[in-house]
Amino acid sequence: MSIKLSHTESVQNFFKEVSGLTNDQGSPRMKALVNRILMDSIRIIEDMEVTTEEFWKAVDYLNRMGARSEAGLLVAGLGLEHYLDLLLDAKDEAAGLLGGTPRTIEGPLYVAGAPMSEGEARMDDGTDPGTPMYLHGRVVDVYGKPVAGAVVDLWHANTKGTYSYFDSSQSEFNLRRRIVTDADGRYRARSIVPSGYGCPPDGTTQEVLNLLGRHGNRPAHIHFFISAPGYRHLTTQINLAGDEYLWDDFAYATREGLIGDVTFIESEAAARDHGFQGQRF
Ligand code: MBD
Ligand code: FE
Repeated sequence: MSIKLSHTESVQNFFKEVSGLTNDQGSPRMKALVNRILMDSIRIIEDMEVTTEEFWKAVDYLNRMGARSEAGLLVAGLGLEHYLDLLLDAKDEAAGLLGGTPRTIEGPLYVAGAPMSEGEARMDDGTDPGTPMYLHGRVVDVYGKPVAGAVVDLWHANTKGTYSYFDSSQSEFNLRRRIVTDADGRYRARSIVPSGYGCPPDGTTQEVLNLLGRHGNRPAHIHFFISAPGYRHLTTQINLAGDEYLWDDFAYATREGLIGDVTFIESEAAARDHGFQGQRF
């Protein structure tokens, strides 16, 4: 027979003491959040009849996850980061803010401060013998008017699916650039076609995914932050069409409207047909 201790006044009062609700120090917001987390935690322990063994396993998991800095990866894999986007979408819709490129998650692998250039950039350091990729686009407002001087901050993985800074074999800011749009709102990048990301197989996120019977793969993709004075910041991605994980993304980041076709060009004539004659950058 189980005793629903959380429903006794004494336990509830104990947790109010723990979270400091009975003193007048500290942050009221923090106290309210910690109190709620503790209340909900004891509910889970009781309702799910969590054993002490399971409890200490969870504590150990948090220690190991933190030691590997995988908290950001776990919240992506559990769909919590995607949930935040759905919440923002709902708020925008309620406020009548419609149109534009859909947002999607940032993920845990952004690094601020990438090299900045005007109009165009070469993103790869030339050491990865990948397929050259020419990426170009135009930043426009919701009415279709070009936005000059917008900062397009983009980052993506190499042909092994790994990111600079998180893969020590890559050079500083490899495959990470900030490009300022020209008078027509346009930007152009030369890079290499990325491969999809996979969670580290020996990591704590994959450990949970395995226990859920799930893989930890993302389709090949390119991340974007788009910002300009007077406009809201956009976090988005292009996910590459044809990837086997396009609609089976462990982080739920693929969305309708965020799929990019990759056109593989095999000859100089075909390159000219696509307007790629004399690309120098
Ligand atoms: C990634 O490259 C990524 O984009 C996300 C969302 C999660 C893990 C790795
Ligand atoms: Fe990514």
